[in-house]
Amino acid sequence: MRLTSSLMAVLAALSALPAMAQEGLEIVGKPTDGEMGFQPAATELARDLQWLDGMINVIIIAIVLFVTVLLAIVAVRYNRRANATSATFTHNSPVEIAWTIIPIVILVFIGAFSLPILFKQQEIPDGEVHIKVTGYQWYWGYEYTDHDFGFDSYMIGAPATGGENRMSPEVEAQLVEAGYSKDEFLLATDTSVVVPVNKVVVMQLTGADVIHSWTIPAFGVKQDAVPGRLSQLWFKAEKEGIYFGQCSELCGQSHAYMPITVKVVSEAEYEKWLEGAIEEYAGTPRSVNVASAN
Ligand SMILES: [Cu+2]
Repeated sequence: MRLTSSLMAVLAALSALPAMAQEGLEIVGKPTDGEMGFQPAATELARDLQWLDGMINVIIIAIVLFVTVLLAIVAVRYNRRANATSATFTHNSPVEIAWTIIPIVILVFIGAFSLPILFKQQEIPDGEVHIKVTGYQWYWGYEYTDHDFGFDSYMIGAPATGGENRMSPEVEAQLVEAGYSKDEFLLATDTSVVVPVNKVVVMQLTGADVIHSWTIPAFGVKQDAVPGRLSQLWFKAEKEGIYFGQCSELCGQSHAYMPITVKVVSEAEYEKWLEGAIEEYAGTPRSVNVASAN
C-alpha cells in the first residue's frame, strides 16, 4: 500500500517536471537562477547577437588589459621616487596620431560586423505568418491577421485570471493546470502566441495606451510598441518549445505582470491549433481566405 502511494507521488512529481511541461513542449527560453550569459539562441538573429557580444567582449578585454598595463608602467617607472626629474615636453605627434587613428580603426571594425546584424533585424522579410501585437496596461493582445482572429494574453495570476499578481495556492494550481510549474509564475500566460517552427513570423506592434516593448530574449528580438505607430519585427524560430519574455518598457504599476509566452510548434501542430483558434475566436474560415485570394 505504502509502495503504491509513494509510486503515485513519484508519478505526480514526474508529470509536474517543468522541463517537459505543455503537451510535451520543452521550456527552452527562460531565465535561470544564478546563471550568467544568454538564453539559448533559437533564431539566426539571436545567434548573430550572441556572437557579436562575444566578439566585442574580446576587444573590450584586450583594451582594458592594455590600458591597465600602461597605467601600471606609468605608476612604477614615473613616480617621484623612480624618476625625480621629470621631462618637460608636452606633445608627441606620432603618439597623438596613433591614439586617434587606432580607436577609429577599432570602431570601423566593430561597425563592419554590427551594422549587417542590425540591418538583418530591421529589414523585414516577407512573412509566412503575420501577427499584430498590441500592448495594453497590462497585458498583450494578439491578432492573427491572416485569419482575422485575435485574443488577449494575461499572466496567470493577474487580476484578469482571478489572481492578485501574487503567488498563492490557487495561482500555483492554475499554473499546473496549464502545464507549467510554480517556477514559471510571472512568465506564463493564459493564452500564448503559437507559431510554426522554421517559418518567418512578421509582427506588427503598437501600444494602446503607453509605450510597451515586446521581447523574446531567445529569439533576439525586442521592439517598442508605441501608441499611434506601427513598428515591425521578425523572427524564424528553429527549435520547437516554449519561450518566455517580459514587457521591456516601463509602462506603469503592473509592468512586471505582463509577460509573453510563445509556443513554437511543428507545422502540423500549428495547423491543428489554427483550426481550433479560428473556430474559438470566430476568425475567417480558411476556405473563405482561399476564395478571396483568387
Ligand atoms: Cu508594458
